[in-house]
Amino acid sequence: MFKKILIANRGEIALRVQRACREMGIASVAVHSTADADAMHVRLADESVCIGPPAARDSYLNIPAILSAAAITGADAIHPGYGFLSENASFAEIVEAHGIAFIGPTAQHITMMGDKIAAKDAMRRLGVPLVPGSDGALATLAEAAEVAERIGYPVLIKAAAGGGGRGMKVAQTAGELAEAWQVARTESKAAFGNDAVYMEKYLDKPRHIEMQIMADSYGAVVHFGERDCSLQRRHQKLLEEAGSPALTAAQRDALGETVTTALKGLGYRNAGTLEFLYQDNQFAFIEMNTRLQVEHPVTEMVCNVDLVREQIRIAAGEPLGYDQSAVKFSGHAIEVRVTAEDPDTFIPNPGLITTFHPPGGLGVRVDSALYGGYRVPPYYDSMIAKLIVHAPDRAQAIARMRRAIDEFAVIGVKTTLPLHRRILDDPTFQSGEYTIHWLEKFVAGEA
Ligand code: MV4
Repeated sequence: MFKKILIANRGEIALRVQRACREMGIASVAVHSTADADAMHVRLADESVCIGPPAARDSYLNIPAILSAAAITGADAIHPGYGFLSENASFAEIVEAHGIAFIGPTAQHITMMGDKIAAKDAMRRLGVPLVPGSDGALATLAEAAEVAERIGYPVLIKAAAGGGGRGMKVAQTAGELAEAWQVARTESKAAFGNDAVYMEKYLDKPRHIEMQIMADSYGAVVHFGERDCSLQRRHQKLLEEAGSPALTAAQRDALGETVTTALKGLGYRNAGTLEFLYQDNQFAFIEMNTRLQVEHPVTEMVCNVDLVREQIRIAAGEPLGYDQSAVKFSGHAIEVRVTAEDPDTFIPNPGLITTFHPPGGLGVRVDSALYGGYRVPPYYDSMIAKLIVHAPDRAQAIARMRRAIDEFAVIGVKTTLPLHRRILDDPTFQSGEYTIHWLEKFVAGEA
């Protein structure tokens, strides 16, 4: 087992990884920018190293500085958290080339899944259902028009290097195709330096459902069920649930069987998430994430598993040590992402936290690096806490989340807690019958 892990991240996820390290008897090294010298992840680590100025590209994305910090502290592994360098294949490769374990998949698998066309090719080969669309990249507008005629409008043009919805354009009719083609390619080139695009049939009312898997280095793969992440605004998730209110246990088992079989065929290792669109009782794979995700706690709560501990064990060469039948699902979990933003305009509102009083009680978990007297810096993501509840069923989880939000006191900055309270109160949310479009309408006052 590792003796010391460097955590190449900040905020709540750095704390989350530290907690697993401490329970496993592993020392942790925090890295931080000059803006984060007073941050909780630095205060609670066994050691810390300043790696640069506030801008992320000079600190949390500064590969030479992070490698130097690992070298001088003698860390034998690096956990990247999410965001920052977590899906940077060359970082994973450089770390391993220095004899340090990267707690995540191989650089080859990160590269493969970073290219959405390569990811879909692999999943097609492995028998995972996809949205009807082009077989690979589209070379010309004429080819795009042919594929669109074959699959039928509306169609979506997507960036091969995409994600987060950038470089994605809908063409409702043949008349809109040329414009969508141009805009998607131009945006892709500008955002990712790559204008490769592909096409899919546009699904007009899907849910976003993702499956959590974990694979060891010896070919064992298990899944930990699904998360419903349909509640997004501008491709930012606001609230996640495990399980999905739309799925039965039998549907989960069937999808789980499909994804574990596929990932065995791929030789994948460590944590991964397969994203699906779900509409008209059909699943269609769209992308795979090769990192621990923000919303992993809802899975941990319903499966009673520490996913970070599993990541660390696997990276250290331990076998998973159990099979799918050992994974039990119990109750329902909901997470809300609390950000330091105006709950009406979503304008970031960094500043001094005068009071921080998190909720507690049965089935309540708060993952946060906040403390009273902390100043939320303006340089990074505005998420300040994840509030997670677990209860025997969805109705009780909703009741628990409403009371936990009411207990939660964050004074000094505006937060999205009041918006979350309104979502939890809404009959459509409570019915569980929502698609990826519902939240945008709700925040616009149209739902
Ligand atoms: C789609 C889609 C409809 N049809 N693909 C958006 C980001 C990217 N990860 C995938 N996305 C979508 N792909 C087809 N064929 C609709 C979306 C989409 C979306 C997906 C998940 C959650 C929220 C979303 C919001 C808008 C569009």
